[in-house]
Amino acid sequence: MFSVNDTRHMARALRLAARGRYTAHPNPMVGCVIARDDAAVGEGWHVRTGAGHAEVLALESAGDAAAGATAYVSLEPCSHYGRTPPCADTLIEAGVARVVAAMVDPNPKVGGSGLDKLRAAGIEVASGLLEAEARELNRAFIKRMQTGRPYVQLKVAASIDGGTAMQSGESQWITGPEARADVQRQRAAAGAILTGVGTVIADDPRLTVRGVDGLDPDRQPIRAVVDSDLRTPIGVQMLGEPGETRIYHCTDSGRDDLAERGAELVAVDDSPSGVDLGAVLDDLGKREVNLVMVEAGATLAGSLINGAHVDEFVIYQAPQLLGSETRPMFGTPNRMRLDQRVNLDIIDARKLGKDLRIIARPLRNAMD
Ligand code: AOF
Ligand code: ZN
Repeated sequence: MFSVNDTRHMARALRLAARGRYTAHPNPMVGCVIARDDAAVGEGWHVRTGAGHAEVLALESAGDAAAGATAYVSLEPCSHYGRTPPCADTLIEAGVARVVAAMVDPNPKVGGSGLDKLRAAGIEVASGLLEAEARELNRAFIKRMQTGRPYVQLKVAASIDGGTAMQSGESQWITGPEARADVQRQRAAAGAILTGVGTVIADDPRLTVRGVDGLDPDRQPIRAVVDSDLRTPIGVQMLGEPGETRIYHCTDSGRDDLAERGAELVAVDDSPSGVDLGAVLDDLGKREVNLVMVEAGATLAGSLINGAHVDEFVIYQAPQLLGSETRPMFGTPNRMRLDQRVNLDIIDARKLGKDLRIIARPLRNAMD
């Protein structure tokens, strides 16, 4: 059904889509190539929410050459009036002969109706080319569309023997500059950074993206703090940074001082171990966060693992031995039996400077 040229043009559309990694969210990353046989005559990608969709930009760059051509799109063209008019209509008006999509749009507002509209206009339509790659690229958007919750990426920096900090809490810095720069890039792709009040008190982190080229310093991920009893100190640096801070708590006593410094206090249900983390993720989903990066201590990280909330681990390991008197990566208070272990699938492992970065995902069940 698909030719070598089809695959080549779609691969290009996917690479273009990925250029929106830091800016497109909460929208998906989408790329589009307009081509005739082996020659591309136009291309575009979705840069940011509110700006033009990939197809519109690609059609603009193709001009008259779009008539009778094929449009390759990494996501089904939209059929709804959102912040911009439907791309399906624009493709029809431009007179393209064929549309190839990598995948159907998981947004229930679209969900196949874009392809239907094109078909009804007499355009040849195909879907599913490089679909696995397209799903991988937009896995966070897909999860939010399907579950209402963001994709949860849990970051941890540790020594080879698994220590994240000395017992004193001292941890700056275990990993080297290349790994820390990578953390900044990972943060830049996220709609929110989630942490716990313990980390806020101990490290006073700013939780902002710094040093990634070409990004607007005022557009920062939401800082989400799990703080059941509202213990966040009023003077922390995070509250002076651009962007939104949301503090999740389950106490009746107020903290007007935090609200006055611009923090949004969000009351959520409690659970036996404090704030209900599912409710926190629901709230971030409502705020249109596709990807949340967790940068927390062992307790919150362990609770997220125990609640099966983690979709992906990003583990930086430094070539050091810190000994056994260190803080662990993840707090799992109850001793696990071997048959309760969490099995992971290693997606990628690479060296960053002197350190190692492992990306792994939990295998949810025996069928995995
Ligand atoms: C496309 N091409 O480049 C993108 C699409 O609010 P709007 O108008 O920007 O619409 C956002 C929705 O449109 C988004 O949730 C997703 O379903 C789709 N994104 N569709 O045809 C694009 N970015
Ligand atoms: Zn569109």
